[in-house]
Amino acid sequence: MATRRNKNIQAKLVLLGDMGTGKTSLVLRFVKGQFFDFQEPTIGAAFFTQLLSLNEATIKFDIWDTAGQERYHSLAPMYYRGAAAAVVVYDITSKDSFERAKKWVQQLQRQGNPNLVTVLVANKADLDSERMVDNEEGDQYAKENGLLFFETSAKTAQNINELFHVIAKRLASAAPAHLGGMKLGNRTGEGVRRLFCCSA
Ligand SMILES: Nc1nc2c(ncn2[C@@H]2O[C@H](COP(=O)(O)OP(=O)(O)OP(=O)(O)O)[C@@H](O)[C@H]2O)c(=O)[nH]1
Ligand SMILES: [Mg+2]
Repeated sequence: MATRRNKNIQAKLVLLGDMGTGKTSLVLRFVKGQFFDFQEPTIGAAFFTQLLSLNEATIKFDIWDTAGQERYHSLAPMYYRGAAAAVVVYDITSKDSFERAKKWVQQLQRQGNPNLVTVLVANKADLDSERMVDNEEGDQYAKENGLLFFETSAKTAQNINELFHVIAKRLASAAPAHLGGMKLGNRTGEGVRRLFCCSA
């Protein structure tokens, strides 16, 4: 009897968003189960990997956690180029960070990968008493722009596993068309060049 082998999918994921919105904290919560009240600002970008197993596939996330500070913005295309998924983060206590997130979404839409799984993340949901952006506002913007939407808290771990699980599901369901080791994505720039690297 033939045994069904699991799909192995390698996917580049990029996090974008204003400084201090919690990008690094979200990744550290997902990858290491840790949270720090005083998280250092990221310089340039940081790289993490994490495996996530589904029934139908194992996803290896190559995660680029970019720096939110303005002076690093020109580097961003290098990190989202060839990405399979993008997580755009804002902080529910900062209207400015929501506006900045919209700009990132527009930039991603302009770069023209229609298959990019894009998620809008409203982080710091634990700070509800300081909330400046309603859940509905984020949800509506996401719907209008074809994005997935999650409210999260890296601090309490609210919705963090769910976020990456849903991304993994989307990537797994998109992958069969690319089985056979077909390489997608652009052959430019830095290290990770494969959208999916599958062995059936
Ligand atoms: N209350 C609360 N604080 C958070 C949460 N996520 C992050 N923080 C705090 O917000 C601050 C900034 O978090 P970072 O993860 O460094 O933010 P970042 O988006 O990576 O920032 P840059 O690297 O500068 O772009 C830190 O002091 C974190 O402890 C959250 O969900 N809730
Ligand atoms: Mg950071």
